[in-house]
Order: sequence, then structure tokens, then C-alpha cells
Amino acid sequence: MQDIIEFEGYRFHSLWLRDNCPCSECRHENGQRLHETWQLPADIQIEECSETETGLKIRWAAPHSHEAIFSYEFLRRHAYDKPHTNDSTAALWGGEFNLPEFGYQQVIRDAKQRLEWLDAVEKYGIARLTGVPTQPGMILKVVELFGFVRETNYGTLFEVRTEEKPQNLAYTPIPLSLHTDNPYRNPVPTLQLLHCLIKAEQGGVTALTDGFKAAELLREEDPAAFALLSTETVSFRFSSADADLRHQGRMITVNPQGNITNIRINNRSAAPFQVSFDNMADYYRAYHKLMTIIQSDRCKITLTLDEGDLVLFDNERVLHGREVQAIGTRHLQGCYADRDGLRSTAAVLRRNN
Ligand code: NM2
Ligand code: OGA
Ligand code: ZN
Ligand code: ZN
Repeated sequence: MQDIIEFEGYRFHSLWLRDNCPCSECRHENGQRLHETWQLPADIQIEECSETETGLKIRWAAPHSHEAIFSYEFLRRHAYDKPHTNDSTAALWGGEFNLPEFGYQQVIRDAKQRLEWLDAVEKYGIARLTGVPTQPGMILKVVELFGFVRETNYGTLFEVRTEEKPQNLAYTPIPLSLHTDNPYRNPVPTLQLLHCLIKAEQGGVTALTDGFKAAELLREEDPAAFALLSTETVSFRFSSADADLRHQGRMITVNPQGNITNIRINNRSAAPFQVSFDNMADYYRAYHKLMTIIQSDRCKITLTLDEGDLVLFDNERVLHGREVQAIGTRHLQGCYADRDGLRSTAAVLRRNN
């Protein structure tokens, strides 16, 4: 009788194996679990464990008799008797970065190209498509290539151009410091698309920074500042005639393994800081430090979007901004979407490639 078995140096609990039994009583053919994990007998014992051609055969003892074969590949893939690793595929970039670029025509015609484009967004947090027809609404066709639009109070898509009574500074010609969109929303839209329909005669320069890279630099150079920005929460707020949105979060979110998972920064919509009295002055200093790194040439790239260019980026990682007041008409269309749809489409494309 065994409570634990060992395979290729990894230990597995009898209960864990029983829970993950692949037999047709335990799993529907669609792969979903049929039994209730929490109802399995905690003291279930293994009576026999032997290697076969197709996998490891396990026989559980009475009174909970059951039998199954676990493929070796399954056991290797799901082994948990080892230290947790960082499964993030992010490759950080700085001021020397060349935006990965893909042709719209290639991406719609060729599934391999489509996968490379989506992979670039996962890896770098951003990629540019060129040659997207400059008809209004094309941005929605681009979203359909990988996922679903996230509709908000700004509409299914939004027009970024100068308005007479702008509800948001985005709808003016004035520069916008590097930011992530909609930090006042919960959940924050995880992807953003911006499509250039009309380029300004002058100005309207796009600035971009990898927020993960900037936060890592801050962690190295000023750990105390990093600690404050990743523990104290701040509120963000947006209010207009038809919306009143508010949400709190940390400017830098770190998971329990210490990996940076999201960036939430938007100077114009930060509500009055409510960090603790003793930390307030240091918080301002920390914010100044992070923004200085974000805006520095070590991190920031600038470019002017051409007509037909479309940038797709991770709105919880890559900060975007607008530099140099636009002269002449400028018109972008933008929309939001969700990262899980992109990941799912990429995973399905990967299956077939
Ligand atoms: N717009 C462009 O998050 C923000 O408030 C940035 C968003 C108005 C949809 C601007
Ligand atoms: C926005 C924005 C940038 C630009 O609409 O959220 O940041 O270049 N626009 O106009
Ligand atoms: Zn079973
Ligand atoms: Zn924006």
C-alpha cells in the first residue's frame, strides 16, 4: 500500500493521481472532469504501480478500487514536485527596440503569419500591422482575427481626434504622457488597438514604453520605491455626463512569485492619492522615479504612425503616449479587446502549425 509513488524522480500523491484519472468514468470525452474533486476519499491508497508500454498503470486499493493508465508525457508535463518556475514568455525591451511589424495582407492570408503576429504581441506586448485599409471600422475586422471587442462607455470603437467639447484629453490635440488606458475600470481592458486613418501634417508622435522593463529597472535601482508602488493602492477615476468610473489598484502588480504582472498608470485620471500619511512624501518620490525611467531614452521609443498602421498592445504592460501637439487633421480609431481571446486563438493556431 502506498500513499505516494515516484516517477522519474518526481513524487505524486495517490489522491492527486486519483483526481486526475484519465479514464472515461472520470473524464468526459471533451476532457472535462466528471467527478467532484472534493468528494474523493482523502486516504485512498495505491495497491499496484507498474510501467507499461503506454504509461504508468495505477491500481487503487479497496474499498476505493479503481484502475487507470497515466501516459508518461502527462506525468512529466504535470509533475509538481519541483520548484515553481516563471512561466511568463515576456521578453523585455528598451529604447533601442524595433517594433515587430507584419503586413495586414499577409496576416489575413497566411495562418503562420497570423500566429507570428499574435506571438509577438504575447512576447513583446506589442506589434504593428501595416497596410490596414484606412476605411473607418477596419479595426473591428482586425479584432475578429484573434478575439472579441470589449465595448465600453467610449463605444465599440472610439474616434481619437480633436473634438469641440472633449470628455477626455485624448480627444484634444495636446500631448498625453505615457499611460495605460482605463485604469478606472474593473477589469481593465487588457488589449488596445489604435489604427491611424489620417496622419497629422506635423506632430502627433506616438511614444511607447515596456512597463515591465521600466518596473524592473526601478526594482534594481530603487527597491524601496518599487516596494511602495507595488504595495500602496491608488484610485483612478473617470467622470463624464454618462459615466462615473472608479477603481483602485497598485501602479505595479507583483504576483506571489515576485513577477511583475500588470502596470496601471494614467496621470490624468489618478484620483487624489490616499496612501498612508507616513508614506505620502515617499510615494510621490517613487512615482517621480518610475515616471522618469518610463520617459527616459533607456525605455521609451517614439514613432509616427503612418496611415494604415495599426498597433495592437497589452494595456497592462505597454504604456503609450502622444508627443508634440498635432498640427492639421489627425484621426485614429481605437478599441479594446481581451488578452485571453488572443492567447486562445494563438494556441489553436499553434495546434495546426
Ligand atoms: N479613450 C481614448 O483611459 C483613458 O482615459 C485614455 C481613452 C478616451 C477611449 C483615453
Ligand atoms: C488614447 C491615446 C494616443 C494618440 O486614445 O488613449 O492615448 O496618439 N491616444 O492619440
Ligand atoms: Zn478513472
Ligand atoms: Zn491612451
